[in-house]
Amino acid sequence: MNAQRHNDNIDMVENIDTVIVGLGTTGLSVARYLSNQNHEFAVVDSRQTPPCADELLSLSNIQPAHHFGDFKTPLLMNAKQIIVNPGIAVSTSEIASAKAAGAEIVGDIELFCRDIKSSIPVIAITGSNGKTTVTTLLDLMAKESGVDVGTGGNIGTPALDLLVNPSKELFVLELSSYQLETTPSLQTLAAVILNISEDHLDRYENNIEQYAEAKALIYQNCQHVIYNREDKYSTRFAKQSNNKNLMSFGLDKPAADHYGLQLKDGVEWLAKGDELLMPIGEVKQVGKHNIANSLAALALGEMAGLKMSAMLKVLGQFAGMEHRTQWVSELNQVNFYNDSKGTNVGATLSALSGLSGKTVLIAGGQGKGADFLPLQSVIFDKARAVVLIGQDAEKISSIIDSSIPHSFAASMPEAVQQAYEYADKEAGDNVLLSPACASFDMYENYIKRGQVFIEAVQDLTALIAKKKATKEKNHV
Ligand code: UMA
Repeated sequence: MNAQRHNDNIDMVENIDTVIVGLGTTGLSVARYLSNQNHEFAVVDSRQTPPCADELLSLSNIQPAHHFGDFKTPLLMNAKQIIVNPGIAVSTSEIASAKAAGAEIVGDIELFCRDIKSSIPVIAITGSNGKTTVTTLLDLMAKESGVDVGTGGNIGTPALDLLVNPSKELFVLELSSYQLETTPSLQTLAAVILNISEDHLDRYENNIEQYAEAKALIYQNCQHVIYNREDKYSTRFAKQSNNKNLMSFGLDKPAADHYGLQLKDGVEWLAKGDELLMPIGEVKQVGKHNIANSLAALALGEMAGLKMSAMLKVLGQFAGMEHRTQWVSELNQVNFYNDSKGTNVGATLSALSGLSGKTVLIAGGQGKGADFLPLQSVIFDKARAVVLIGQDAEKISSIIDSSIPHSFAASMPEAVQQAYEYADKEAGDNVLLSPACASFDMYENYIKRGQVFIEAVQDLTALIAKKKATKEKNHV
């Protein structure tokens, strides 16, 4: 079915109480949910051809009113409830005007919370970095413990799609600041803010406080607050929540009943208070930031009643998410890591400081208005050299100390080649793609950027093997 042929069937309709704004995966899940309940609704999307238009039009039990190309202001102004996609800011003028005219503005997660009426426990996870990793760990830990878990939200599966299976015993939701802003009824068994660093400042008027306040909403109605005692925002919001059930995690020695690291006979252990749980060398994921993610997952899992042995088993087996400090390969003792998901300064800071030894960093892309200065000292301490790509390459170069070699590359293969040349083979350096920027200036998305990096590493490996073979042949 061609969506363009169906871009408007509501020219004459200006009075439908419930309007869905945005027809991506979230909007479609809301449409499915409402149509299953025989609830009348309309859908608008400012794009001419929204990604899920065909799927909407093939919903079997309903012919939904829809309008694509703009937000159809009169329809919004007459609506009683607007269910807004997380990708659309609630401050968008059409939404703000409808709110002023009396419409309730909610997101898909709000409908989810109203539906389950806190009958099934929810674990909620937010943070600038690591939330998909911790969400995935919780999902695996619950399954390993024999719990029927439904996992969704910002991670990709819209929360309402989880309600299709009524037997769930636990929900694990990754929530973005956008989703938290539109979910007043969120009630959780346990919730965490993993960390907060600059991101999405284009949506929050360049104000990190505004972004952080949105994340803080996760602690509003939860039984157990889990927080990162090494992160100032996470700690501040946990304390301000006035919740008595506080449990922290951090990479330092923990107080009783909190998670952290203990040193015994020269070996660092994951620990709860004085109880040693697992040597950190047995955690399969690389990087110190993933040790913090593991501790956060243990704290959340404990609150959900998951088995400690099952949780530790998962930590020993789970190699990490694709495009998140993902080990790619080794070439002449140089280890290549793909952290294409490092789309903000905080992510790159964690990835670079988390790897042991010296690293050649490949960074750059669309900076989203971020300040790169926080990277200066970690680059100074940990980087052998930096190779810069993309739109904001110059901006990043201005914060790099002159003692650290750095250069510019016009493409990913060129960046990989330069990075390999900078790497000290004998010292076993790393080459890390962690851009601190969005990818859209060069690629379709961060996934494509990561794939191009991996291909460039493979091509370089093949080229070096070929050169070696030719050299050996000429010697014979
Ligand atoms: N858009 C318009 N007009 C519209 C609707 C959307 O221009 O009328 C544009 C906006 O720029 C918007 C983009 O399209 O940002 C994506 O909107 P969409 O409706 O196609 O999005 P969904 O497919 O529903 O994806 C959303 C989340 N996207 C965002 O929050 C931007 C997905 O998170 C999430 O996985 C999905 O719902 C399921 O819950 C992605 C994301 O980038 C991974 N999240 C941000 C992040 O992690 O940093 C917050």
